[in-house]
Amino acid sequence: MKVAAPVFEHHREPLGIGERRPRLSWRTGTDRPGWWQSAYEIELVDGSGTLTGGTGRVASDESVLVPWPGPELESRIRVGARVRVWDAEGRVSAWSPVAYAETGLLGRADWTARPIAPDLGIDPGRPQPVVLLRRAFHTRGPIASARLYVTALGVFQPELNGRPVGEDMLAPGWSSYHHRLRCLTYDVTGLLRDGENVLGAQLGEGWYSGRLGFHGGRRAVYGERPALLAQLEIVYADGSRETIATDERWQAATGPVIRSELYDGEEYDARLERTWHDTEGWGAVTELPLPHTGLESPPGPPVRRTGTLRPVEVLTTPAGRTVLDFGQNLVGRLRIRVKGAAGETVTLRHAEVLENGELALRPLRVAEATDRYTLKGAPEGERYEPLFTFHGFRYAQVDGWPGALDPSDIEAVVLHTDMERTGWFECSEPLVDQLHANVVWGMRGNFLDVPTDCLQRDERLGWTGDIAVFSPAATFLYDCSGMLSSWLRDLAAEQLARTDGAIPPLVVPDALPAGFPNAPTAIWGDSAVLVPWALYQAYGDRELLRTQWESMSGWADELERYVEQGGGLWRADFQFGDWLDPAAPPENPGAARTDPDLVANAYTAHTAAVMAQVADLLDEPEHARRYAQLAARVRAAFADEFVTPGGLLSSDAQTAYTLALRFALLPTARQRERAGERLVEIVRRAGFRIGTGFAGTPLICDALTLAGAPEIAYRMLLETGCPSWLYPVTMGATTVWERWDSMLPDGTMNPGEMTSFNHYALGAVADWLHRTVAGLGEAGPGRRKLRIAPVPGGGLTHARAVHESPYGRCEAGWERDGDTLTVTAVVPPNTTAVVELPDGKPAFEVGSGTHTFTVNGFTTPTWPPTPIRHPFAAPEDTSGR
Ligand code: RAM
Repeated sequence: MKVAAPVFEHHREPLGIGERRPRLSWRTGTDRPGWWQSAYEIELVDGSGTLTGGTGRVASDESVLVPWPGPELESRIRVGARVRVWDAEGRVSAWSPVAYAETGLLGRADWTARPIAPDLGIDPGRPQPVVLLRRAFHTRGPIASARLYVTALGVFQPELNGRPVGEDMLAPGWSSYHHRLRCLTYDVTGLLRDGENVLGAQLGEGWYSGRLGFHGGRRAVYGERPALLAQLEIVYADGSRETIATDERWQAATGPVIRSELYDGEEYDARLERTWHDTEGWGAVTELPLPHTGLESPPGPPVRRTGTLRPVEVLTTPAGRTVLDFGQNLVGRLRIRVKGAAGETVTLRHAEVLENGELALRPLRVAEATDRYTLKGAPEGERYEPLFTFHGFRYAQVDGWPGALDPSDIEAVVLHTDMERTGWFECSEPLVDQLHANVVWGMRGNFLDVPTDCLQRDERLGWTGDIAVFSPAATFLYDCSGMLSSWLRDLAAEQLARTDGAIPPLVVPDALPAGFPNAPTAIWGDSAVLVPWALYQAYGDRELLRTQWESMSGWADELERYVEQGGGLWRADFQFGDWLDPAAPPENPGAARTDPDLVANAYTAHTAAVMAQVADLLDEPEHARRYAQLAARVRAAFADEFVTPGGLLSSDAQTAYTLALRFALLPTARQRERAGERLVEIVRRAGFRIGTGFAGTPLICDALTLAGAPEIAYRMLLETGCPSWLYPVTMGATTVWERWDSMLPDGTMNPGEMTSFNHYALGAVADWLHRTVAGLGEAGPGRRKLRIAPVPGGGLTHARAVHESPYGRCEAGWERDGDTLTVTAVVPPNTTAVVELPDGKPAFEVGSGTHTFTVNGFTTPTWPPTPIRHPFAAPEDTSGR
């Protein structure tokens, strides 16, 4: 038995945490099968390692998010914790290593610094230059430790003595600045030196005052003047303290960055560089009052550089341009090494795809996605990477490069929230593996501080509906507990600040352009319930449900009102519905085959049912009863309005049947059976092409599996014609697209106004790959209990999924050899799994350890299933694979 160092809350790097009572989680490694923790003991130590308290032996099998055993923490406190555990036989483990955490500034009164904004006469109506802010000071002796507490209205990069502080990018990220501003903590002990020091920061507009949103967007959504708030606290070896805080003693100047915008890119003139020690040419700053917004420590990780890619090919386009192909659609920017004469300008233009051999710029709409670097003429060459911008791209056009371009002088830097990867999948079909890789890349690019979309165009907004459907897959692939719980705080703050009801905004943080009302709509609104629910399933964090309760129940109560008004059903003029159904015309993505009212009410019944469970968990029996009633009422009205007694649905479409089956909206066995058959018929008639948008896509394979037709789900999964999941893969996609046909089969762009090549919503099918194809699902929150239930099929010979749960490594997979099926499962210590083998026998439970099960005489239905084709229809390739 070996216990790993405990984890504080959801922090991988617990410096500057905001929790006064951080919960602790630990994992035990052991070879003993069926291992169960019977007791634990936690010891706390102070910053110097001296024991300060402990729990003694606590008889409990809890090992995830265990309540804080010490006194409430104050600001700037460093604490350590270690754990030991007892097994079921009463044997005790060794102590785990000590894990340390340190709190940030927890109260407003801790801030003596005041935000400062430069007095440089900058026109706030136009893209602003990046401003340099500095303060020189002298240290007065040997230093024991130093911390920098810092945030900005805008985006910042702190520098101490000319060296960047930390590796965070675009800090403090994008939150609902009117409500919450996240403050970062850095250990800068090693960056200080004897004598004169210069603390500085680069400050850009970012989301705070730069252009945001589509249709031209808006500037200054939060304010016109970016400002920096920084507090350097030095503890000297003699115990004395000194604080260097932003105030009117700081100085400001512009530097080489003429503008740096999220959508349009950065313009950098290296001839304008200055050093922090320059004393000439600095102007004054204005001290501003501490903003009214909450000053918080971040619950999740920052955005960082998470990788680099080299060009795989240098292309010369028909127009004679030089274009680099990085072989992967990614989010980030370029880093270059260049040598040339002062004043020469290199232009880097980014795009996701090529059309007719040139950069396809139309999908970018009015995002310029262009960085410009003007050389200073350094004889040894110069290096450049923009700081406060990012682009969604696979290709980059390089203009004005001095001399011959050596591709090794340019690399792509990948940026996103620095989450820990926790989920993997592979199977015997390479195209499906590529689809899964595309889902992972799509998630990477679109998890850039907020769960967002369309990193290439003038949008990049936290659309709530997208994450509502993608969060089950997301929480499997990466540990997004911290990032998404942070985002949910923004959602709650903005939702609950509304005066017209507790309706979550369509995008969080709310930055919709003028003229786009935040009207209530299913799925997007349901994100208030479905995202915390997915997080609870994945991480077992019940406190999160409590924190979100007001937001969750606020939305559920809204739904109850709509249903009351509609006499049992929510009837609204506006719904996004089954957004981006492939049959919807390019210019009208909401014109889906499934009635938007049907979609809305199906999701309403589901959301209400989830809320009944949440209320139960939180010991709110009154609410639990009310939400269960709401679910029942909507179900009954749904059956009455949208379902025939025989089991057909008023919209005879894939999504309609999917939702009715998956959300248990069909009262009679006869209806359920017929609906399942009908879904199969529709799919066979469609030649196994997908016919679902955002609402149906995540669930159609589940619905087919539930209907006893997994081979039809497999056949859809393996279809390569347009539209299908694999069609983009066959077109060379390396991310999931926004539309099923963002690129048309002839290689041209979809003419619609929204044509992103990097979007996660349609990749939600990965959840089915994990849970059903590989068979790694959950039967209890936090995966305390796994559900190992693989459904082999589709001619695949093996599949496997791996996930790092809060308890440890989980695995499920199978291999097929003729009619012998071997299923393997890894169940982490202190958990169990219910196993449902595809042998028709009852499910059974197993404890932790590695398990192998053999099913002899295993058969699947005849493969491949046949399409239903009209004898007079033109022949079409529906062979799939
Ligand atoms: C587009 C995108 C986004 C979606 C909205 C409704 O901007 O497709 O993902 O949520 O529309």
